[in-house]
Amino acid sequence: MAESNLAARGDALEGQASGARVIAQALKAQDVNYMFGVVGIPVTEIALAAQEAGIRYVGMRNEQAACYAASAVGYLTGRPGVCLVVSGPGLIHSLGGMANANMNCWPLIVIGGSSERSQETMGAFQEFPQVEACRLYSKFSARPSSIEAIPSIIEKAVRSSIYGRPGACYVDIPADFVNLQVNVNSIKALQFADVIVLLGARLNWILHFGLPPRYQPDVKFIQVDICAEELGNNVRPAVTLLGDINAVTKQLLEQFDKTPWQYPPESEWWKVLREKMKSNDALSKELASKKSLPMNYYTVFYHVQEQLPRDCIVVSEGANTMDIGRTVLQNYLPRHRLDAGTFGTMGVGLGFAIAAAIVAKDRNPGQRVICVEGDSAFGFSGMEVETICRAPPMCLLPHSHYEHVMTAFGGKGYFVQTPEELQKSLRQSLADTTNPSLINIMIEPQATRKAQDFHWLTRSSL
Ligand SMILES: Cc1ncc(C[n+]2csc(CCOP(=O)(O)OP(=O)(O)O)c2C)c(N)n1
Ligand SMILES: [Mg+2]
Repeated sequence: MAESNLAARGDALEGQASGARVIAQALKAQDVNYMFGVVGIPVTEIALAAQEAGIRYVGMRNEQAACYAASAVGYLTGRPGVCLVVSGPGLIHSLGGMANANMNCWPLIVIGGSSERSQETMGAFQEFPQVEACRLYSKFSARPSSIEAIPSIIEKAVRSSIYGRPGACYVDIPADFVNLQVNVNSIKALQFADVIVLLGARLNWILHFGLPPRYQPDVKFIQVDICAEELGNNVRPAVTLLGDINAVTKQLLEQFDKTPWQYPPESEWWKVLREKMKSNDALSKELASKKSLPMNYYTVFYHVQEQLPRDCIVVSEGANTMDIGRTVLQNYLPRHRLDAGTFGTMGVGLGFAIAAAIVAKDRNPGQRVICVEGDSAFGFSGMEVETICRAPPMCLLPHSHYEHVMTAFGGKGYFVQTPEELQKSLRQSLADTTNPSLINIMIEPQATRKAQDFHWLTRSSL
């Protein structure tokens, strides 16, 4: 990550020390010098502040690997490494690494961003009971009660991670401690609506909790949901209909057939919507027609959309890739779009695409699945391309050229089949102090351990 003074700027704007800076300085004061992680909302500023404080930050591709790295630093140096993760899915990915560190008795501190305290229980972006979730995997799991309490909690986490039997500790940092302000674009259709019929949709962060300024203060919600507990979340609906939306919409349509009603097409509301659609469309087209290189998202998606079969399944993840993709890449049929969804989990795309391809093959041979990934999102599960290349998808491809993964990123790759090649590649790799190397060694598929006297560890029915 490039050096930046974003965190400092945040402080100046807020007129107070940001939680990000307090965290970074508290870590540094505890002689914590390494941080691994995957940034995003709401922890990016923490990584920047850590860099400013002189902590080495390494951006990884998956939180689980980041957690393994941080715990290895703890084992190797005696001071805990930090794993920095985003709320919800990021934190959940780190649980495997936390459990591993705790079982190994390796010092580790996981710092997880979490949703804003004022949005708690409202269905905030990536909201999850993180402190509770980490309890099983850690020695200590806590959230500071205020920014001022951060240094003492970090001191306690560092101490707990090292003292007695070392292990993993979790510190939860709500987004509002970090200094984040999220700008939300207004959606005119919702903003000026008098009545909104919610068909199974939750009034969570995606729909801005159903609250002003996104909505008129006196908007009436008619909420249809199969889950009684969802009814009345964040706003009091004018009408609630508890039931399966298939059954409820059928009844609604029957009623509309009997007493046809249509929103007046010449109303001001329609006019505003039509204008907004027109200006959105014009803006997208203008961006798509840009000839500059590298291309922008709109240009790319315009060309992709042009060639997509109408019945294809679109899988998508990323930030801009997904958000802009949602507006430009069309799906015309229900259940034909899969993306990171309401929880925003990066790394789901290739797994979704594999599943979609298998289902498509069984049900609708010839149907295409297109997976549009941001480069970061791709990295979370990129190795699944190996799964994708398998047929049948049972065992790993024995002759996979994993060394190309290293050369793809500028390192050295070796494909080794004989002891001589192995010796040579090892010599070259060890002599090369500039480039990382990956030596891909072919092993006899039937090779196994020598016969064991005590075989309880290796017992298998295979
Ligand atoms: C498991 C998980 N970790 C971290 C995040 C935070 N996060 C949100 S979007 C994103 C990266 C998106 O980048 P990319 O896929 O390259 O899409 P682009 O914005 O470039 O289109 C990350 C890391 C997340 N949502 N899920
Ligand atoms: Mg990207």
